Amino acid sequence: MVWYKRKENIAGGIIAAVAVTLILGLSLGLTRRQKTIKSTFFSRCEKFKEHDCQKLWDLFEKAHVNKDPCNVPVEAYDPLIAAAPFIPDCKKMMFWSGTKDVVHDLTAKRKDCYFTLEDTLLGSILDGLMWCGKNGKDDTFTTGCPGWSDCENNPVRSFWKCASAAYADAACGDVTAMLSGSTTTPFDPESIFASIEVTRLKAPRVSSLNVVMVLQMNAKSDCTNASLKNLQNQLDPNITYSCKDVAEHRVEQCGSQPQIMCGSCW
Ligand code: N1C
Repeated sequence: MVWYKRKENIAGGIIAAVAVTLILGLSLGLTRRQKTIKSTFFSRCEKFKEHDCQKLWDLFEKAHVNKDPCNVPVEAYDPLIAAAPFIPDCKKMMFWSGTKDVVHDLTAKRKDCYFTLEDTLLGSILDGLMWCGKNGKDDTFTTGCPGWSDCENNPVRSFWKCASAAYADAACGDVTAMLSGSTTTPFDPESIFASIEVTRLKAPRVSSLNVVMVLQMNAKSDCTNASLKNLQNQLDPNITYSCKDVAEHRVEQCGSQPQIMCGSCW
């Protein structure tokens, strides 16, 4: 009888210990994740000295915290964008679609030639991050969030739409856009470049849009692709359009050889 009871006690103890470990682990995990996006936000923000990062974080959270993660409209990020005005080098502006890695490898090395949204304060803080709020919760979450295409009004997509619109509005002079020859529709109507940025480029502020079609081995499309006709139709008719097919290794060369003049990269 006594032996039986002791066995019960041991089993109860084990169950309690497992439960405590699970609860502790779970809450620690949550705070750690929570800390991660906040600390990433602050450490990236603090690299740009002249900004009030706490104010930006508060505005960032206000846009999505305690909201249905599929119901965050683009305008929710207006106050955040307004608090961190874009000061892009408007003459060097580079847009992209489907070519993120190639473009950022290049722009990291050729800041003398090109400037992207990720080189602005908010673009660099939120690049590559995933976040959302939840109804009835006061935190920013980084897991269990809707994916890019799960619902239109998800916080990440709404932020990039809002930021891209402000970024395109600021463009001037000769603008470059790197599109991907690895897809059959390089000018994809669903993309932010096609749906937001192109139509906001305005003459005479912007004089030309120069498309670089980045071609890898076995490319599926080039400058003759039908989708580029749509691009030309959507573009302000007073902006001069050009398109050049450029092998990916040539784009990489431009990054690795700083002696190449900006205008002679391809
Ligand atoms: O939908 P896209 O490309 O056409 O968007 C790219 C376009 C660029 O010109 C940028 O100015 O829109 C802007 N932009 C970003 O700067 C950006 N940084 C990171 C849009 N999306 C951005 N991201 C992430 O890339 C975003 O979270 C989503 O996952 C992709 C969209 O890239 P895409 O489809 O290649």
